[in-house]
Amino acid sequence: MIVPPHFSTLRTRRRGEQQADMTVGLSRTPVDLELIVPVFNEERRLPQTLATTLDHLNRQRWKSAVVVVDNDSVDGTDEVVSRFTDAPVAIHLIGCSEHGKGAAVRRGISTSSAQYVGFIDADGATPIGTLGRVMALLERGHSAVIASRRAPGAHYRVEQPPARRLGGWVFRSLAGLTLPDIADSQCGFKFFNGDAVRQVIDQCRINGFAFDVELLGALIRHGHDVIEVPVAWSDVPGSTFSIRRDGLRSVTDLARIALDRR
Ligand SMILES: Nc1nc2c(ncn2[C@@H]2O[C@H](COP(=O)(O)OP(=O)(O)OP(=O)(O)O)[C@@H](O)[C@H]2O)c(=O)[nH]1
Ligand SMILES: [Mg+2]
Repeated sequence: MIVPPHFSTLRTRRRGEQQADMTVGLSRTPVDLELIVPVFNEERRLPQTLATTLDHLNRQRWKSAVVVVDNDSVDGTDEVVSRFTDAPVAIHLIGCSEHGKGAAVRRGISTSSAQYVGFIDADGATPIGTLGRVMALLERGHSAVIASRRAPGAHYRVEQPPARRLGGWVFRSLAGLTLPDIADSQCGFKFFNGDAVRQVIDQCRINGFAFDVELLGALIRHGHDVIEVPVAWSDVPGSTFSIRRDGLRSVTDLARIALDRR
């Protein structure tokens, strides 16, 4: 069998079905909810997050799938994913030719046909239990529901180091030019009505960590609402975010996003 570049062959099994070899590509069986997990060299943080997430999804009434989007990780990330292919919830591994968290999330969303789709980080900083509240709001008709460390009721279980907190303040100030009514645009736990987000995803271009601002801005411009739900958030060691490299790029991207709207 010829496997196209950037696609992986995994053994997957859905609820009540026999295990089968399956080439994972652009078309995936439609489900109620797809969770995109962008990953880059996450062999250490991904196992716990996948275990907790798949176990949680298996206990819900929605039919779900997890879609890991990897940018050519050079550690054992793909092997970690293959360990979970016998789970009762489907798991897919796809690649992405463009590098960056934003590019990976975009790839996951634009290839999804699920009724609801969203993304989480590999570090498990936001408890997966937050999904209950998020899905209830999506099912009530809201277009975008995002975890927020600044919504009333939110708190830090483990705070970020001071340098990251300062960087967060700078980021929020610049993001406010595009999203004046969003208190926290950067939590890696955002879920959408599938049709709403697919309407705007092709207009988004930012590949790095500031992509959330562009995506939320596009949704709001198209008349969709964004709801922030409070989160009990934990800083998790092993961040892939470099203040020097990604911080500078985020500032440039935020300026571009703000100017593009004019
Ligand atoms: N596919 C892909 N995923 C990435 C890339 N860079 C980061 N990620 C993933 O994006 C997610 C968020 O990255 P983190 O390292 O947790 O950074 P962060 O959440 O912005 O910052 P922290 O608060 O330090 O955790 C993780 O799942 C990363 O593996 C990339 O270039 N490609
Ligand atoms: Mg993180």
